Amino acid sequence: MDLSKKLRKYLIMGSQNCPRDPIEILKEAIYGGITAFQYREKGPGSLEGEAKLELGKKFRELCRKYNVLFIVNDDSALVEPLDADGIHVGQDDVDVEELRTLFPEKLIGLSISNEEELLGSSIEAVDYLGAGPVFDTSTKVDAKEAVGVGWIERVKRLHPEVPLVGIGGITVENASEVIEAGADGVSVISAITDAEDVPKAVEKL
Ligand code: 3NM
Repeated sequence: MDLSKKLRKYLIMGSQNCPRDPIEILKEAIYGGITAFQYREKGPGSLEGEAKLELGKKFRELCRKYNVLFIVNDDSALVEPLDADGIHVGQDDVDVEELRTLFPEKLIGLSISNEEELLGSSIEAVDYLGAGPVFDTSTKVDAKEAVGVGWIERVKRLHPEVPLVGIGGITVENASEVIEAGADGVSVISAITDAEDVPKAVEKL
């Protein structure tokens, strides 16, 4: 598998992001051509416990059926039950070296938002990086300050061999700037979940 190609159009989503049936939105996004999906059930209004697991199972089966990469956000307890392809974590979540020991065969993604995080993280333990927020976003309440596409260039220059996706405020209109700056893919929530025509939004991305 060429991971950088599989990360090209990367939908992140939990039920809290969905103005309508999450399963329908994922089906439409798959139909439109997403290559990767991250199950991120987090923040106000998100599901917990059994309900979180059950929704995850439905998402997982869809992704398996249509050969879309399936990554879980942060929650390492979901990795095995959902047979996820990998896990994505932020700087305040489980340490990536610990994750690598726990899941030697899984993909590990790490978010990097600033120079300190870039130089202080164990990049050798991860399979891909998420850089952002590239643009302002209102989807994540505690998102850090927007860093612009220059941040994509910086991370790629330091780690040209590590697949990289941009995150935060990416839309159909500005996605090309992120790719031109050197990202292998774009990861988005609202550009897809809030789209009137989901397949078309994915195609345009
Ligand atoms: N992580 P939208 S920004 C989940 O900067 C997430 O690490 C971010 O949502 C980070 O595509 C973000 O709607 C929200 O802007 C992205």
